[in-house]
Amino acid sequence: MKVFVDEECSLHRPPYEILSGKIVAYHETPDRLLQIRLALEGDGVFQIEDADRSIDVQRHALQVHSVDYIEYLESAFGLWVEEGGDPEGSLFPETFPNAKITQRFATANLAPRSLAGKTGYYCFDLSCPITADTYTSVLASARVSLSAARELSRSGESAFALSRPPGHHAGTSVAGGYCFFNNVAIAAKYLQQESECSTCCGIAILDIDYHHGNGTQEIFYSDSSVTYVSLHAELDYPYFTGSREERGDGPGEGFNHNFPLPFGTEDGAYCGELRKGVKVIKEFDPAYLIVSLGVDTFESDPIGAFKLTTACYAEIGCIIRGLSKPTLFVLEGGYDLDTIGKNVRTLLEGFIT
Ligand code: Q9C
Ligand code: ZN
Repeated sequence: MKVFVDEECSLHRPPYEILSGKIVAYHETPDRLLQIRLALEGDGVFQIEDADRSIDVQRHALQVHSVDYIEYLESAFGLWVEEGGDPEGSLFPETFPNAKITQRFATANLAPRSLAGKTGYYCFDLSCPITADTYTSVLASARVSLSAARELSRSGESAFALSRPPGHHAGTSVAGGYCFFNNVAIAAKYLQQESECSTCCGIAILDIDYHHGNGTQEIFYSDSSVTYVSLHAELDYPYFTGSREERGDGPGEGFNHNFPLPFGTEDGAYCGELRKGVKVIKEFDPAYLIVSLGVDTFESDPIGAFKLTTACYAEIGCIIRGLSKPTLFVLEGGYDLDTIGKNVRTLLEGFIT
């Protein structure tokens, strides 16, 4: 299996985030990519390939994200430094447009003109600081996803996008949860465009990250050509989305499927729910499958509370293989550096063998 990479994915390196009221070291680090790459390379099972630098990433990102959001991400750090921000520092939001203070007032729902206002408007939490290198890595991460998607559309072969920052929490016009561009959504739109019949090219997105992919759900919520299936922790971050009742709206009704699971979920229960999600996808019969691949479901993950073991990842890979679809795996979460490489490798090997 080909594994796509781009060294620019490792430039974004915020020093800290704020968790439970404490300043802690940022969990979503470049070392995550390094550990996975070390586990995949060396014995010829996986072929590491550089993403194509000639891809016009912004053009493809515009199929998913609003132009004002993209322009904000591109320009925010420079504007902040012009206003006196620390060129070595990180731009954090200070307020958010909570619906309870904005919804009744037309002007309160518009993009604010000030940078501080925009920084809250285009973000929903404190886990997406913007540094000098952030936008370069955001573009690189989507480039990796697009390069791997192109491999599927050209050869029909499954591929792995080894990229960061991750994407599934990023919505049309909002960053959050370490995510800025929704790499999986950008790849899905690309695959549909590249196919002969873009309106009938069904795509299934299977999200097995520990957290609910609120961004991916939002982007495709009214779209019957993309089925979203997510397994995630019921009572954990991002807290406000991911219930079973969220089933899509308008033409997308019935094409969004959430499987919220309790804290402490173990291998057997997880695979049982995964088989239900896979059954939904089998009935949809997509042209392509995209997997939002997070291994923050592992028992020793520092921010997840499931209890999966390494053996379970082999089983997950095998269950996904049962769909027999050209499959694009895109990295999302997974924060235990000592096990992330082995767990990703075990899952991909379960899929290919
Ligand atoms: N108490 C991904 O896995 N903070 N994002 C969580 C938990 C943000 C996770 C706080 C977690 C984002 C891609
Ligand atoms: Zn996650």
